[in-house]
Amino acid sequence: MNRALVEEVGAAPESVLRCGNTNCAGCGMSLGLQFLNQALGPERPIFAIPACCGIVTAGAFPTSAYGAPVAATTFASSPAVATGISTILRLNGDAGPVICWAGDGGTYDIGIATLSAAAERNEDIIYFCYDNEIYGNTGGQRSSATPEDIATTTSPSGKGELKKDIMAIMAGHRIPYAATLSIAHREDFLAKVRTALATRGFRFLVMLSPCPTGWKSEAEDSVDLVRYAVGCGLFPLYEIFGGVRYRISLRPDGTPLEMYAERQKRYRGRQVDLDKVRGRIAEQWRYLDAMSRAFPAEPA
Ligand SMILES: Cc1ncc(C[n+]2csc(CCOP(=O)(O)OP(=O)(O)O)c2C)c(N)n1
Ligand code: SF4
Repeated sequence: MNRALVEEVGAAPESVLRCGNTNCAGCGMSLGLQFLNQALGPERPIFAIPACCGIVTAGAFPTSAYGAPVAATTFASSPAVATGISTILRLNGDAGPVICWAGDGGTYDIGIATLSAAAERNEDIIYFCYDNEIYGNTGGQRSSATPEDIATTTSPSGKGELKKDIMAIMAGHRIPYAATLSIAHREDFLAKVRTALATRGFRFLVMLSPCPTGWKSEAEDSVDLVRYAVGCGLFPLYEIFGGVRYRISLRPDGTPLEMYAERQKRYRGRQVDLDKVRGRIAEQWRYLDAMSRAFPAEPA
């Protein structure tokens, strides 16, 4: 990350993500951690991080690139570990945030049982998923967050199944707060993290997280890619309160889907039919519009 960007996002030495970490250039997760740091202000969280790039980020023991305590958990157990940490903190009168920081593999797939259990118990945790739509750390295998038809190392001719709707799954748990976040929309990102920090109980945040290594994109394009994903409607920005009340943060602005797709080799194969993707986007927006009209969030 260049100096101007470091200053822009406030990466002071005691940021939750310190300089010298091992993340690839252009990793969306790095910027997500910087924005999280800004939203936290002086507050330091305790992290529970499962197997994913986010735990490799820390570097080799006994040093750590994280400027906050981290419990490294097994792939499936970060919400359970966070539950224990949160319970002990609360028993000691400490309301500080406990944050699961996990990739989509640990969220949509391998950790979903403990995620569902902690959400159902409404544990006092913020669960943050950086969704790069693959198992990035182990070579870019497909996950249930990989969109339909996208090429990965285990679906070289295109994944056959649809991307799982994790927001709908979390809404079904009737948790107090869920939101989608964009690293290209900083104010919206910070406002949603602050809403999550001010809410008690289980909170779920998911950000689209470019992975230049796996997406075969250029590192300097990462923020623009998310801007295009939001602008063309592929990655909607919205909040769900109590599992039923919807608020759309930003509507698509007519950005052509091609601007997003053409900058990533994973979209370039013959298997991706952009008209089909546009159809899915339209369907997704019909659903979101219907929900936000039928069940609007109260004004903040
Ligand atoms: C039970 C288990 N299976 C597999 C692994 C190997 N493994 C470590 S990280 C990883 C990929 C994680 O993918 P994701 O959660 O999407 O995060 P990312 O790597 O993309 O940051 C895998 C498969 C493991 N550590 N534990
Ligand atoms: S492989 Fe992808 S998710 Fe992992 S550190 Fe590199 S860019 Fe980030």
